[in-house]
Amino acid sequence: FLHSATSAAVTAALGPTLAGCAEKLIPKPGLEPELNVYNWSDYIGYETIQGFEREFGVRVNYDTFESSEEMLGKLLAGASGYDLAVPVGYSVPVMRERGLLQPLDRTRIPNLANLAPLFRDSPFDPGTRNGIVWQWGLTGIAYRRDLVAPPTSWRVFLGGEGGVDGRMTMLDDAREVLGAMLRMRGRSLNSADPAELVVAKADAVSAKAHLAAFVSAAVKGQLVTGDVWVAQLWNGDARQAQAEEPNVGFVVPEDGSTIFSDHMVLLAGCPHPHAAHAFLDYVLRPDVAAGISEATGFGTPCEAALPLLRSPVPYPSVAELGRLEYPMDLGDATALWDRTWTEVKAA
Ligand code: N2P
Repeated sequence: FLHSATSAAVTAALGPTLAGCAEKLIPKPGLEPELNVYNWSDYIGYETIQGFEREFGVRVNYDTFESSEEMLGKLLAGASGYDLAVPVGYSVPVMRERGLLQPLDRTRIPNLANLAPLFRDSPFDPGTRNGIVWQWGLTGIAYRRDLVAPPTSWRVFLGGEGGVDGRMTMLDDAREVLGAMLRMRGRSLNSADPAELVVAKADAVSAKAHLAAFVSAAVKGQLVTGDVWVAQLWNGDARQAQAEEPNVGFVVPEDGSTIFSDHMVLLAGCPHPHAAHAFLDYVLRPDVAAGISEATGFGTPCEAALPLLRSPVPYPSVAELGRLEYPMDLGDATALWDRTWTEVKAA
């Protein structure tokens, strides 16, 4: 299931003779020859992997996923062979409790000192025990400035002001869709109240009638081509679309929304722990961290990278933070949420 991250483009550029050398990486002393990384799609710098392979002599097998559920499902099925994975914050304690994580050897990651204080002691991983914050971001509404007025509320997806039937999408993500519907009604996006979830489900089903689809990664291209005009989306993905089409705008609705941190964690019993530590230290270098955020459009946890970024994602103001919530583990309510989402998808 793993494939090499050595891109075809690089191989082609180097030509057949030099490309052969790519097969003969010599790992730095103490490092395993390979590293298996499992990350969200479109969530890394253009040169991050190649730079690591070249400098450390470690071949990186890089796999991607589109949703937390997909990632967790694969890891819970066992024997994934991955060394590093990137769960959303609330999944870190869940994975720890299920025995999926192992503690970092922090002495092997001196660049932890480059983390912003805010991300050194995340509530999801106090003291950076199991991993590092990879990126942080917000969920909001991306829209085509040249085609529609800026949406102000999640109600746009229920045909509210600015809504355009068939030109709108929401994320293919239970937490985001039901969370937005809960916020729209003034509720917490972490609600475990069955009555509130009944309303959120009815709202999501109403929204579905106005949507082209529930879609995550692929919507960027649809915003660029103009097939989609209004999309629930993560801020970094919106920035990626904006880099191709300057008419893509992004707003955080008045009703409030999600703020999240995704964490790169070390998996229990992973086959290449030394290379994994070297990689975590490498991505916390200011220039490497800047390269990641420049490509993803998301916020960097590496404070030392901020001065290197052309337009760093500003940390939300106190007023904005008041409207934002971190998704938390739903505990016993997880089953109710899963069932509710299945019903929305089937409706
Ligand atoms: C990657 C978006 C991941 C952010 N394209 C969601 N946690």
